[in-house]
Amino acid sequence: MVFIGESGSGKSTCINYFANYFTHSSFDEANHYSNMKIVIPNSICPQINYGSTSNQHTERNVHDNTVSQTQDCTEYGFTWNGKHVKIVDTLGFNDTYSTKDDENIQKILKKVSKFQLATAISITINGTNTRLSTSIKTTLTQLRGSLPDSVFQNLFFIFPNCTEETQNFNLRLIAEFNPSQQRTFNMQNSLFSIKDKSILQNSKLVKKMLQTWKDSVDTMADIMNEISQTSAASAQVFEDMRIKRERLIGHKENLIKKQKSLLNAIKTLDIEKDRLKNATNDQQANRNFAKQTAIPYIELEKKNRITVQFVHTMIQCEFVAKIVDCRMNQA
Ligand SMILES: Nc1nc2c(ncn2[C@@H]2O[C@H](COP(=O)(O)OP(=O)(O)OP(=O)(O)O)[C@@H](O)[C@H]2O)c(=O)[nH]1
Ligand SMILES: [Mg+2]
Repeated sequence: MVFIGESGSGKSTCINYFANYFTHSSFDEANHYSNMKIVIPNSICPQINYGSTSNQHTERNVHDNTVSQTQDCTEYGFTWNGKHVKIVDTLGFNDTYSTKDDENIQKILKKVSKFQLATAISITINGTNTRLSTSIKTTLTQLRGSLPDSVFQNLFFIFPNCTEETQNFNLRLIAEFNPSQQRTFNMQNSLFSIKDKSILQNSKLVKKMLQTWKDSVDTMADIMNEISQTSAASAQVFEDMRIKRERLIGHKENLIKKQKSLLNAIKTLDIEKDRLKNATNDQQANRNFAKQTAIPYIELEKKNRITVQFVHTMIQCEFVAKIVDCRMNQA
């Protein structure tokens, strides 16, 4: 069983519920959580008390429910009706830390492909979602694009946070997955959502909590019953999908690089266009501009001087330099 879905949709909580279902452990009126098995910590039960050390959870900070919790795919092993059951918890789509969805999907596909068979791909969607928000839309699109078509027969839809009559999520929003009614389930897995254990003093509340637990146990029995009638799909298709996606991601990164350099070229071109426009405007505005500059120059002036020398009279020409203003080209 592989749990896939948006971050915070309730995958890890659901797996903790299944851990108790498989081990016949239970929330109870007198001991509350004391007999429950915890494979993935949460704020109310932060210590794990079941599972091998090799299958350690990868929760980020169970006391901060504003961030994505599960950081890597982890498998948990159980026995049910004499069969081995492996449950895989996965990283949530729409991680709050970054847009690492592509990377996360690759990790999920790689993890699932390590198994020979995959029987139930359980898509968890918070059942209180009313509209197709951008994040759930992105998640569904990512899911649609990352699941091999051949495992569509193995899809199960689990809607935590609600019961059948309080579900807001409209099934039409997942019509492209072709969900069958026998494979859609509602669960109110609220046991680990309480803020502190002091409310357990209220016996009326504890009775309510016990009832929701019993309802979830019934639902888990229905889920397992349906899964036991489902033929397993070959997990190899997940590896094929991973390789194809890896190639696509490579192409995508190349395209992004090219697009970035194209955008830079467009930006430079825009800057040059602006400069050209400004230059044209300046030229237009200054077309009648005439600059007057005073430049000193030397003018040679011809002067006649008459000199009497004995009997001879001769005209002697003498040049006298005189400084006056005139234009450069004349100088
Ligand atoms: N009331 C209520 N709270 C729930 C239910 N399922 C999960 N929660 C709470 O929702 C929060 C997120 O649940 P998780 O199980 O950590 O969600 P996740 O899908 O594993 O999240 P990531 O690991 O971040 O991908 C926790 O505080 C849970 O206690 C539910 O059915 N009802
Ligand atoms: Mg989780």
